[in-house]
Amino acid sequence: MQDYYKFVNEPLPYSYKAMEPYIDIQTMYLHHDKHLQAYVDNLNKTLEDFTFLHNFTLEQLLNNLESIPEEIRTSVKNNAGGVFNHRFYFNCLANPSLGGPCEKLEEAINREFGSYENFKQRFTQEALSVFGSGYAWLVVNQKGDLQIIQTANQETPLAKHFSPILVIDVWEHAYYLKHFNRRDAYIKDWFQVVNWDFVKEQYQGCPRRKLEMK
Ligand code: MN3
Repeated sequence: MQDYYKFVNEPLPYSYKAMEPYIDIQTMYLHHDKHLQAYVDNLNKTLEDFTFLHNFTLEQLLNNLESIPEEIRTSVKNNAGGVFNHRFYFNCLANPSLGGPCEKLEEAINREFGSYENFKQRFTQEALSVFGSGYAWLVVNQKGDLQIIQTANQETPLAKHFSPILVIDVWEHAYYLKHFNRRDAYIKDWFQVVNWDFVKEQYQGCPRRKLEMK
């Protein structure tokens, strides 16, 4: 996958209807082909004349916002953030939901939240209480512990030095066609299609874990 300019909107790793009946085909299509596509296009347009940024990966752009020229900094933050957050969101989905949070991740969830059920409750509460548009994330913080955080609009956890491992998009475009204003019903359905294999990989791959394993 090309991870620098010119950014490409890779096809979903599954069909648009793959998350039925939990997330509907039309939402998946619009979310990927219209919403994410717009972030990709706007990011490319923003970077077009700034050739010295053309070999920056998405994460490098987001991790070095302070060194991005001021006139495009906000646009890079919003659009690179939009691409990063959406790619992460789509990667977190699988139907049927793969496995569960197993082995090391399950231990960490139990250590941090008491049990998987408690984690689910806490995560649901956090996702429900995102005000306006944004995301709820399970991240690894700089101490190496799991933490649930929110980000607003297209801010990313990277900017705050968290390593993301799971995300739910709670912008209304992620659920309004099927769940209307019932974000709680969407969150419940979303839990049915979490790709725990992907989440586990992120957990094992995040820098802090690598340090610990040495
Ligand atoms: Mn979205």
